[in-house]
Amino acid sequence: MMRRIFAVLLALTLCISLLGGCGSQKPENTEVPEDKVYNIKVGHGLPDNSSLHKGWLEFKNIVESSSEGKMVVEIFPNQQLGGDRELIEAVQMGNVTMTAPSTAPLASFNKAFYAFDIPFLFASRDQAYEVLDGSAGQAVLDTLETYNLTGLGYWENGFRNTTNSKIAIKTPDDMKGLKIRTMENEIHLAAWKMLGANPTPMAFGEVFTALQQKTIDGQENPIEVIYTTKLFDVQSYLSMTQHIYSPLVILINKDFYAELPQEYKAIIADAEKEARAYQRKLSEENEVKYIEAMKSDIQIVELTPEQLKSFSDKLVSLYDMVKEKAGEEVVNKILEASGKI
Ligand code: TK8
Repeated sequence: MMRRIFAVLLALTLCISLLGGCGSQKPENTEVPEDKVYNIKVGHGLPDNSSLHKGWLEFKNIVESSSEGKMVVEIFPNQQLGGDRELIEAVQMGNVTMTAPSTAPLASFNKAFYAFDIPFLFASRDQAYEVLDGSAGQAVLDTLETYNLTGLGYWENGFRNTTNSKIAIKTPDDMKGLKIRTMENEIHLAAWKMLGANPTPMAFGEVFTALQQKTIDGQENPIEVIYTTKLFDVQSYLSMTQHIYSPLVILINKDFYAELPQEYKAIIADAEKEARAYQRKLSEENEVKYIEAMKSDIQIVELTPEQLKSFSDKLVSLYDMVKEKAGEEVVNKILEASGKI
């Protein structure tokens, strides 16, 4: 009889401990320690005159004022703490608290982000914001949790355009053999091969010197990146291909965020949303301003709808490749949300 009672008690204990252990969220931390200051270290890859940096300054002001100095934000711009890949790893490890990489390098850590490498996915900023800020964009952010990362939202890198030092690119035929730097992302590499170029994946921090030394002929980036990092100074042509909308993902170390007092988590989440709207607006304004500012230094090549279509026609088979890499469900959600299916 005693053996049976013991067995029942053991089973009960096991069951409670298993239920309590598996999948249970850490209890929310509602304590706000009076004497503790939380330091938030932010690293990013663009100069301090970029809307990305200004967005982080806005985030810093909101967080520090809302927490009455109990959270302090220190920002390291311009690749001081490394490029996108190094910064993603640093946030995963907790050596850096937050960063904002382009989705393309993040895809090699978490393949769901390949979904944003579909060329000509978004027809406008408004459509991009609607999809990214909606359930489809959130579903991709949610996949970060298993990588010790929390994705808070998407800011703007912008629509990517193509620069080079050799030819006024108007159609893929003009790309033949051009040595084009791509982000470190297999879909981007495949896309530029399909267009007839000779693509080279390279960390962003090496691009200016490679263009200056002519080890590569060209690269592709949003207007603000081309201007603020002075890439236009070492290029002759800027073709407005607008071939991909590039989001930036606001990443925070998962453990750091999860262990914050609930009140401070809410401050960070609200500050990210406010800074997101500010950064996106500034990014759009800067695009207009910087095109005007570059006009006398680089030949800006506008493409007709037919010329743009010659690019998208060449890249149709990329959809299947993206589905294979990112997963059909995630990609179909994004395609549906952007009206592509
Ligand atoms: C800057 C990068 C850059 C990206 C690239 O950290 O690598 O071409 O577009 O803006 O995120």
